[in-house]
Amino acid sequence: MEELRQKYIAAIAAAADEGALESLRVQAVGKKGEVSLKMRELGKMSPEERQVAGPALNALKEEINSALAAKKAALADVALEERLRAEWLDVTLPARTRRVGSIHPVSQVTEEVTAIFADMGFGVAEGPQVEDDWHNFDALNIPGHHPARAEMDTFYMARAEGDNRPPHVLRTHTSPVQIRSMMKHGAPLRIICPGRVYRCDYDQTHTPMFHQVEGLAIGRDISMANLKWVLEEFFSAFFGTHVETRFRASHFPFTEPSAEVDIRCSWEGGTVKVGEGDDWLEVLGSGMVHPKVLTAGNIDPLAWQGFAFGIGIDRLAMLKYGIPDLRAFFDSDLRWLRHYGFASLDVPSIHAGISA
Ligand code: 2NL
Repeated sequence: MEELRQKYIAAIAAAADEGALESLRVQAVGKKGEVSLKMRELGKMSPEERQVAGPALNALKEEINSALAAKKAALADVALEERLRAEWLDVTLPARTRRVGSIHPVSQVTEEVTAIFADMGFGVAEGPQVEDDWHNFDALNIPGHHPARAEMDTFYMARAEGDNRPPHVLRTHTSPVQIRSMMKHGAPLRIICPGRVYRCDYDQTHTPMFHQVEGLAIGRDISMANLKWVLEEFFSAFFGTHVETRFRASHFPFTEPSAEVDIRCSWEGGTVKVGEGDDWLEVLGSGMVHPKVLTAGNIDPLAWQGFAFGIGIDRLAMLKYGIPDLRAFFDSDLRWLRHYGFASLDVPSIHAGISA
């Protein structure tokens, strides 16, 4: 018995892992283990012998079991120590950098323009990009035979076969949004309509999709004088410096009279500077809303009048942020986007144009 005891106590102490411990347990105190077999022999012993051997075997079994349990706990401690050492982590290390997206210059400028006009009491209106020809053309005094319909390089949507109604179009300007606003809200009205517009045209200075913001102010006695003030106020806030405007007589079907508006600028070393110099840069079209357009918008032209204007947002962005190539705007080139993009926290305000 003492031999058994020494053998197993030594083997348990030397066991390398839980698997080794388990086979030692089976070998010693399992059903057919050496200690268990010895216990079966108790039956063949005399009562006197049994009285000595019984308790001794029980004590041996208990000793082996507690040696097994103690070794198991010790092995678990060692394993835990090993994991704590191997899985060590420095939580003070800086985090991996993550690529952060940026705000597209067109989005940034749209927000800037919106903030400036909002400060002058203009609301923002939006509408569908797929329009019917009435809202895009007829309501704006551009009848079917009018050359402007052809000039505008319109994208036409397909009708189902056999459907001979005029096709829908991709809006060629945001004016149809203003028609919808007039019909919905009536006069007086003071809104801007920023958004995507489409023309079938692609070269150095034209993309088939571009961005426009149109403005509309209708009241009892709104005049071209109000238009000039609003535009100078806008350009001065947008460029962060006093900007003069120059009105030149022009023609649009939807305004009468009409004016193209230039802003004062200088050309030096191939770059424009807005607000100073002896040159002029054409930036927008405008005029007094044509009576027929007011009528189409359900507004009485004998009681109400107002001005309207249209500006290209993409070109405003190029001018303000010195972006040379229009077509790169819509290439989705990540390097370009990172270079010209804005941080999401660079929130436009009416003062955004005033830089240090
Ligand atoms: C341009 C010309 C212009 C308008 C847009 C307008 C809208 C309504 C009624 C009257 Cl609902 N006019 N919009 C007026 C004049 C010019 O844009 O060359 N923009 C870059």
